[in-house]
Amino acid sequence: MINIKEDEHLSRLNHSCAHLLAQAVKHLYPNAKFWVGPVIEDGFYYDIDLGDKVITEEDIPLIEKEMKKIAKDGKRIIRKEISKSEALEMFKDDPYKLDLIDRMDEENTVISCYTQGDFTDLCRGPHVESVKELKHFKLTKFSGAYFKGDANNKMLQRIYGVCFDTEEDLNNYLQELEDAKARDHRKIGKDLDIFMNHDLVGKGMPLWLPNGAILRKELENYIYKKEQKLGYKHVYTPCVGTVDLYKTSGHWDHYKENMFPKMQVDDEEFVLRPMNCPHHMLVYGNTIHSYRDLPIRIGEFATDFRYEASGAVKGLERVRCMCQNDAHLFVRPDQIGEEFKKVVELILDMYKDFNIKNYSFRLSLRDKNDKEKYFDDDEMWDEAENKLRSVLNDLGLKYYEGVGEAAFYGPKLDVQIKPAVGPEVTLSTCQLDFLLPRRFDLSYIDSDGSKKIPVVIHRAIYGTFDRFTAFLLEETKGNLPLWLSPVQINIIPVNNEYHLEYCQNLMSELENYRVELDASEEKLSYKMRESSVRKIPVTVIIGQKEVDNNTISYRLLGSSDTITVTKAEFIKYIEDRIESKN
Ligand code: TSB
Ligand code: ZN
Repeated sequence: MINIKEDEHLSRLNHSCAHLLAQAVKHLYPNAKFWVGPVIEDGFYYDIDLGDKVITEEDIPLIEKEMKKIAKDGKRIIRKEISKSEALEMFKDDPYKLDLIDRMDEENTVISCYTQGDFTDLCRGPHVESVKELKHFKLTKFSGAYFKGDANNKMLQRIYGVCFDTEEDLNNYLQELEDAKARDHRKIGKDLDIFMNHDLVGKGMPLWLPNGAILRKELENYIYKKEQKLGYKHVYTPCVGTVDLYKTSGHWDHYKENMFPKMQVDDEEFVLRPMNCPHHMLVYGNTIHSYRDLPIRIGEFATDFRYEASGAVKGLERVRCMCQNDAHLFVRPDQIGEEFKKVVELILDMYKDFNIKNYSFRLSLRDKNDKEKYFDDDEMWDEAENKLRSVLNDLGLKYYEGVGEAAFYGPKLDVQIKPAVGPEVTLSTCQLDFLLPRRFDLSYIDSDGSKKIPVVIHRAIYGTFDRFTAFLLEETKGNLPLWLSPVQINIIPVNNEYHLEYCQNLMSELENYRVELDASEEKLSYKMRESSVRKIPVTVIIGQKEVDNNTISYRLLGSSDTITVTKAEFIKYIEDRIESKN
């Protein structure tokens, strides 16, 4: 979907449309006062103080109508530059604009304002030439929004909209928006009973429901088996650590704003952990290692807590309590390339099994000027970044570079994906770290008997189970493959009186699968529809013919063909599909 903010022309058009919205609102509600009206990724909005008035569904068409009227009138949009004192005079009755003007630092800064007909707004611009150009727009939604985003301030009315050059572009965009909404994992997650939230638990703290738990367990089993084969050793460690642990690792200095505040228990200070690396460093340090033992791969399905801004938390995609499929690989410097390659292969292998195709690789580098976020050691950073770049080039991976995207301890290879709604996020990650093993004073005994410091590769194949599930629900639109479906087979008797017993027996014969039996008194057509709404991949329908012949008739999700087979054939079919992950 196009990012309107990043398109110069559309950005100007939408910004002008925000003014048009404000002008129309002013006509309809003369006491309206305006805060800010920026362009955003999907159009524009304006934050408006309407006194006690709360915008409702009915108001929107009236505002649109007024906007059309003004646009048709076709007034030119005129820019005028004024001094700060002129601006203060001009907007003296408008506390919101005065707030903005006050923030303009210099007394003699040039301030611009734009006038269209009877409406003038303080604005940097640029704008289109005339309101005539604003023909194809739509107000898309509205909500309350606190002044300056602070819950202690007054609640303003925020109205969103979007504007294009042609009706066709507008309609296409609105259609895409609809499709994205239908694909949004928050909707699908609710429809399929995957997860819920509750205020009493807190923002960004989803609760996984039984269906979600089944899916997550399958994800765990899948990656656990792969990791066992690759020589990973799994551990369990606590999801808190002392403040001293994070002072040692450097998180306290470089990652504190992403962490929950500390808590005092007796004479210890704890924090909820945001990452698992420090614990795994201690596990490595628990024994003496020879160069022959390396690589040592310590894995964990580990729960972490991060402070994410309340406006940023989103379904399962961005949460405050998450579970990583994490591992830290302790390697000798000569093993970096080989071990990194194995991780990339594991990521690609997993993507193949999940049929994941829409992603890109990002080489995430430090921002050399940001001494606060990044551990300050240019020599170490240059070595790590150059090494990682050469590993990626050797692998022949296509990637782009993201400056300022590295972890505080080292550069990363991130896999970037685009959710249905909102900006791209990182799914899998593989990171190179020369720092933490030093901070924890880790070592191995080299072939010549000397003590050496290992290098650490941090990696999460799914990223987190949370974000991966969000992605999976959106990619599949909720049509999960058979092996992941919480309910795999739904059995429906045509008539409970005559066919239920056969169905009950069948259910026990299919005990290796996740099967439900719909013995409700609803009509057959209703039950079939339910099965499809719940996106159950295989629906078995048992009538007199099936009972007489000891067979099974089934339908696949999205198809209206009925297939009749023997029980053995059916089981073979199910087995094959689970096995092939199809
Ligand atoms: C890979 N120490 C490393 C680890 O060893 C680490 O924590 N890396 S991370 O910060 O990049 O996080 C790992 C993955 O967690 C990310 O790639 C991303 O997929 C996922 N993730 C990060 N923040 C969130 C969040 N708020 N909600 C859900 N998933 C998240
Ligand atoms: Zn880590």
